[in-house]
Parts: sequence; C-alpha cells; structure tokens
Amino acid sequence: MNAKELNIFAAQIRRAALRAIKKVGAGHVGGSMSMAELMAVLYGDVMKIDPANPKMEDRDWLIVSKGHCGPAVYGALALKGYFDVEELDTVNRGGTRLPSHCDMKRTPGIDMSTGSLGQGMSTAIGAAWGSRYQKRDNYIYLVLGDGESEEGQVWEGALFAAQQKLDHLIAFIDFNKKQLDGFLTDICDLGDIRKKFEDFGWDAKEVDGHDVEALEKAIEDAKKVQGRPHMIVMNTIKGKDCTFAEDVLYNHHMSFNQEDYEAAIAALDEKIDRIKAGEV
Ligand SMILES: Cc1ncc(C[n+]2csc(CCOP(=O)(O)OP(=O)(O)O)c2C)c(N)n1
Repeated sequence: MNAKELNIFAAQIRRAALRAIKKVGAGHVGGSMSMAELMAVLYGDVMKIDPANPKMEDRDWLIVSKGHCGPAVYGALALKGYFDVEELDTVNRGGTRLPSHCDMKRTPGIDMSTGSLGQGMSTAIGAAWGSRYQKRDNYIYLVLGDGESEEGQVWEGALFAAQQKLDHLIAFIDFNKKQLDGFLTDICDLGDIRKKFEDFGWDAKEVDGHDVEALEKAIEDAKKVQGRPHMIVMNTIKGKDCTFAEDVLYNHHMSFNQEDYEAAIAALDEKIDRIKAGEV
C-alpha cells in the first residue's frame, strides 16, 4: 500500500473499531484511536501474514500488550479478511470470538492473549527467542502502552532482550501521554523513554505515530540494525480523529450515544474523502 492507501486504511480501522465498541455501548476508545496508523502500516504493508492461514508457520507475530485496545486490532483483522466485518458487532458480548481484550484462543489472527499490562513484553521476548531457536525467518512486533511502561516487568524484559540480542523483536510504545486516569507526568513520569531504552541496550527511535511514512521508515531502519532489540516510540494523540474523544481529558474508556457515533463516523468519512482528493 502507498501512503495514501495506508492513511485511508487507518481511518477505516478507526471506523471499524468504533463500530465494534458501539454495539456494547462502551470501551477503550482513546488508546484504540491512537494506534490506528500503526495497525494500518503493520497489517497493510509490513507483516508477513496470510489471513486465510492465520497460523502460517513462518508468519510475523503481533503482540498487542495493551490488550484493552482489542477493537483497533479487530478492525484491522476484519478489514484484512480474517473474519467478516459484521462480526465486529459481537465484540465483548456473550459467546463472542472478539473479547474486548485480545485472546489467542478465540480470535483468528491474534497471536497472544494480553490485557494484564506488562506481560506482553515477556511473551514477545519468549516468541522472539523461540523463533531464533527454531530458525524461523520472522519478526515479532510488540505494542506497549506508555502507561503500561510504568510496569516493572517491562524494564526487566528490556534488560533481558538486550542481553539476548533479540534483533527480530521490534517494539512500539504508543506514547499518547495518558494512562487510565490521567497524564503520565502526574502519575509516574517516564521522562525520555527513547533514551531510557537506548540506555538499556536497545536500538531506539522516536517518530510521529500518526505519520505512516515515518513509521514505515523506522521499521525499515530497525531491520538494518543487528544485535539489538528495537524500540520505536510513537508520539500519538489519545483519541486521535474521534470527534467525541480527541479533546476529552478522560478518554481512556468511554461510553457514547448514537449521535456521537454518527458524528464521528461522518468526520472519518470526510477525512477519507479528503485523503482521496489529496487534501491531507
Ligand atoms: C497489570 C495491570 N494493571 C492495571 C490494569 C488496568 N488498566 C487497564 S488499561 C490501564 C491504563 C493503560 O494505559 P496505557 O498503557 O497508556 O494505555 P493506552 O493509553 O494506550 O490505552 C490500566 C491501568 C491492567 N490491565 N493490568
């Protein structure tokens, strides 16, 4: 996909995620919106995957450690054809294959169950280590939240991944500056996260997480660096491009009504038209 197509895909992922959340009436809007461009780049271009064969032996893995943002992942999976878009309407309802938090035993295309923050770092390290041991030609992609990165487990993993030189582990932090109930700087400030990972022995960069070309380049550059795990800190906006969420302070988990939903979808449709017209 080219940049224009990826930007359209990102807007479609936001649309699909909102649809998924809407049916149950409430959900993790903020953090789902902030990672839409990353989902577009990974699923639209970067990852070696086969939606018809989700367990393909040498596939790339994606571990979304901030597992509460399942709706954004499900939006991408549905649009890629892992399951019907209509199934998004079942998110978090009885008997669904799409629980709000990612579950590898239920959802085609989900590589790891997540939701207990911090654990995805450990499971991604296990996957990357296992892949190397089994001589698989693949990458393990990992998405961490910034609030999640206040967990000690993340930093223990960071030490271990560097020690083991896991250069097929490419991690992202969705640095949207907010966690569940406020700003990181008010709760537990991470300071210069990029530098911290560098000091822990990682190849680390910082990009605009809503710039698909910058994300693609950062991933390409990461693959050229051998002997170190990779961290791409994505500067993002919590609730990005969602009319009823972007400017709201507490936009981590939200309920919204039909009117809010329709306005948000209309704004996303308008954005898609403007991208198509080359205006953004
Ligand atoms: C171990 C653990 N502690 C607490 C929670 C509750 N919790 C769910 S989401 C969240 C905030 C996460 O913030 P962040 O990682 O920044 O996610 P994002 O802003 O990207 O949604 C918390 C504290 C949890 N899921 N797991």
